[in-house]
Amino acid sequence: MAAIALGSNLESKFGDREANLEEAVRLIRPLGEVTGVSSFYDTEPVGFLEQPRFLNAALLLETELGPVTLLRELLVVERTMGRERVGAVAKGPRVIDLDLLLYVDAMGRDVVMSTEELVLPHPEMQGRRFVLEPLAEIAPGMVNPVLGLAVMEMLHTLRA
Ligand code: PH2
Ligand code: MG
Ligand code: MG
Repeated sequence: MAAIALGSNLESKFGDREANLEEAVRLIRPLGEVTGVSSFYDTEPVGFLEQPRFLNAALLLETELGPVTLLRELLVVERTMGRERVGAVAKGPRVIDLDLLLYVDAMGRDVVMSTEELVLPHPEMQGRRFVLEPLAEIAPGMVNPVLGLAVMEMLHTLRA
């Protein structure tokens, strides 16, 4: 089971931000079984402020793919949708951003790993309301194994 964050703050050939999130969900479906999709949240840009507002969401995917293979497939979806990384501003505007947040393997073990390609759990998820609010809607009890905190708890910690 994987938890994935979605974000968009640009229009594309698919349409507006909402159309982009919907297209991303459609392209993720063949990677496994989508067991939850949150509402879409209109959010203030965080980090790099001089950019349009985002639409953010979270998704739960039951998948046979391992975490690295899944990450690569998510990057393929981003590229398929026209995400341009070369020459783009880091944390800047994007048609679609798909971030792998948490991954629980087939034995129910929470995956913790850190390579150049992939860090799990996502090292910034606990600080991002635009990630935690949507995820809390569909997986409030899912645990960040490094922090030992459930999604709801991370969200409450952020509120404090
Ligand atoms: N993504 C970023 C940087 N800032 N702000 C919001 N509100 N939503 C995002 O998805 C987002 C962001 C880099 O990935
Ligand atoms: Mg991101
Ligand atoms: Mg990303």
